[in-house]
Amino acid sequence: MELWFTENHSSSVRFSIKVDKQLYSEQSEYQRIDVFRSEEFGRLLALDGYVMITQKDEFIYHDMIVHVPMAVKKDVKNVLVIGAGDGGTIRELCRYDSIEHIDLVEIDEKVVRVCEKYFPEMTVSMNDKRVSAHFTDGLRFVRRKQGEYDLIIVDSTDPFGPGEGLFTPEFYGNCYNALTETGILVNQHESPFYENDAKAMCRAHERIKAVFPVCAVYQAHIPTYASGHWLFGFAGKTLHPIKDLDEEYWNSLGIKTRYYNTELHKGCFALPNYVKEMLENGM
Ligand code: AG3
Repeated sequence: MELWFTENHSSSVRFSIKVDKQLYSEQSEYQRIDVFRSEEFGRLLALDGYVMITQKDEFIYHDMIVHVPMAVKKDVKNVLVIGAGDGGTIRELCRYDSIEHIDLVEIDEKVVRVCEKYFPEMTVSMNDKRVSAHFTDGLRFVRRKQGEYDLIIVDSTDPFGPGEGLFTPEFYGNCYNALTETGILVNQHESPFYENDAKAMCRAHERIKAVFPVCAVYQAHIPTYASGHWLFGFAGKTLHPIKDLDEEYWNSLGIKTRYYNTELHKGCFALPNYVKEMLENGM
């Protein structure tokens, strides 16, 4: 008998990964959590049926969501991470000695517990003494914060279900207030290819643009996300993602990465014309 994990990438496109075992399945208070084992991608975590991470390609997403802003702003001390219960973003952040404190705000504690068990290589830094975990709604958490964070990373699910509030104008406004004078917000920004993802991408960009003076979108190739073409948003109060990149500084840190490098940093902000057009004019 063959077992396949299938995700709908659009109403008429499906993406399937052959799996040999379902290791875990549960309906938590917030979402359905599944873990599968596959030959090609290793273990895979799905939330509400959507791939969040696989062992084979998670490094791409986590390199890009963390090292891009960290190479632009050298003095990051205080970080807020929203979502990210799998631990990948925290793992990458903890490689920087300059970081003094990380608030991790994850709505679903179950995701952390499941990842500790099935993805121990991802949760290695969850117990770093600089990390404080808060199991609550990120939207609510950030409302009370003023000028506190040098960097906010929104490592969320898609804009429906538990992640919905993390794509609202109110949330982006609160993030702006929670950041220091030269603070940066980075978020997972959906995909430009299939219509529903592209609509979410446009909506997020429009809302972030209404709040932040510096706004840019950058891309990465992530094989297990819809179309394989995934985007991130960079929003700053003053810092520019390329002009303020300090290559020499970042390279001197000696952080070994499998995807990110400072050449790619400059290139990943160069978007295809159809994506630029959608971001500029909406759809
Ligand atoms: N965050 C989810 C990115 C969006 C995935 N969407 C999808 N497959 N439709 C990933 C969490 C990794 N820390």
